[in-house]
Amino acid sequence: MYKSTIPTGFPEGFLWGGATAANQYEGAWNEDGKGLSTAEVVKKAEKRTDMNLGNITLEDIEIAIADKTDENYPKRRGVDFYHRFEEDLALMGEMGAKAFRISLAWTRIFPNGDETEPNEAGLAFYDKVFETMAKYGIEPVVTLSHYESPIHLTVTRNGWVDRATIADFNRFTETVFRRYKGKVKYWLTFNEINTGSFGFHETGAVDTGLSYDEQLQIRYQSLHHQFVASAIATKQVHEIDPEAKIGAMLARMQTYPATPNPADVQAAQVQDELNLFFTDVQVRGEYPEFMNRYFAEHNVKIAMADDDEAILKAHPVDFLSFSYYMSTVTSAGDSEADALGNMAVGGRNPYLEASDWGWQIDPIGLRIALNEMWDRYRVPLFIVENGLGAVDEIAEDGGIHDTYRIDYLRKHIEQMREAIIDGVDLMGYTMWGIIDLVSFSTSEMSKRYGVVYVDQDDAGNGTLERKKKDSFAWYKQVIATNGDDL
Ligand code: BGP
Repeated sequence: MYKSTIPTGFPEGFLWGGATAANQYEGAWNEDGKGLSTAEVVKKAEKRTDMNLGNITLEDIEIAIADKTDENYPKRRGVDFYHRFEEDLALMGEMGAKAFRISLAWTRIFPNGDETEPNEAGLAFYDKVFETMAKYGIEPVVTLSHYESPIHLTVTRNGWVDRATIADFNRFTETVFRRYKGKVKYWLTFNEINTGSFGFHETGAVDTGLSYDEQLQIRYQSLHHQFVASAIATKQVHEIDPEAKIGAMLARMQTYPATPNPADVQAAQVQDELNLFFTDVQVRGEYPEFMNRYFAEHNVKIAMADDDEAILKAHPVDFLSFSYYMSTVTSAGDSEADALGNMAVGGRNPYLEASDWGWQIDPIGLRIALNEMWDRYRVPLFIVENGLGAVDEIAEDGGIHDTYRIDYLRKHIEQMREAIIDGVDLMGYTMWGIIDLVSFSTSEMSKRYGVVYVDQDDAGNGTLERKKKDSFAWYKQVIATNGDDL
């Protein structure tokens, strides 16, 4: 619709804040009845730039279950939010955060995943967290499943590849929607659901030792079950709490062709489609045609129950959230498995600098991503992860002068503002790991994202004391001025 005025900046009520995930943040992996999760059996990466998303065998899992320590499994310790949530939320309050994204550990509430009754201690923990957020006027943004599911479900039925997991998950979602009704307004279903096409860390389904096509069969079947579970969760929350809104969550990989050669442009388009397939299903409520060809070429056959397609169509999400860290480059010569499996690196872009972990920093890519997704879906967008993983040093004066982080965030926020002026409907921005936490892909502590430093090293030594970095005051000012003062 034509309007003679355009926005000049961020809208009123914009949800500024930070994001975390239970498996990297809470610790207390075996307290108060909590069960073991898939994230807590994945060992730390051997090399700094390796991504260990859980290329894991059942034997590795058995060894991990028998191991009652956190030495090889840093996500078991996180940074102790479980015992320090009051202090952390007070810091968020001091910063003026409008929103704080956490995830629920399914294993705190249903330790094995298949119980019929929830663990009250797990539910009570999140009650306290939400009450504390309310005290500071912080809106919770809650991910239902952030890279973890009960390991019991992997051992007994290979996780999400088994349709039975849908019912177990939706018993968990119904329980939490009822319990936290009126306290949580924004829900997200599966974190970075598209990364389920890389396997275990997202689907909880082991597929080591299989051919690539056989792996794809397991992964996309698991993802189909997640789509259905997500649609059922959407139906549940709309019925239980009509005030609540629920969103999909995509790891947006902006993909450029390596050259203007149409063959490269077409290869980049395919990468883009494989990425947006997930939100096509969750926002438009149906499988797009291009996936039929992809599945046929890889011998993937999705088993669907009779009413699955009707459920997907009837319950699309209310908004689309996504993470954005980098862009990648693809050319016609790249093998598909390389392009997909190597998500953090892809081809090099000579116009961009990269982080110490090879993630190519591309603020303008965020503006492009926002415009493309708004154009395709016409639902509100929400950036729920963005940030720079970097090694921070404590200076002689005792401060942490992370000008590189301020620079990264500023440039991305500037592009968000451009996209809003372009006409994009953007609800909020929760930067990743606002309080330092354990890296997902490497399990390192030294890959830090926060504006608050946590005293813990890669081996788990440290006081866990929280300390503000220079970026804390800067971000506080950004929020106070609703993005005017960058
Ligand atoms: C996203 C995940 C987060 C996260 C972040 C940074 O993919 O949703 O859980 O940690 O990326 O990644 P990393 O911790 O591997 O640097």
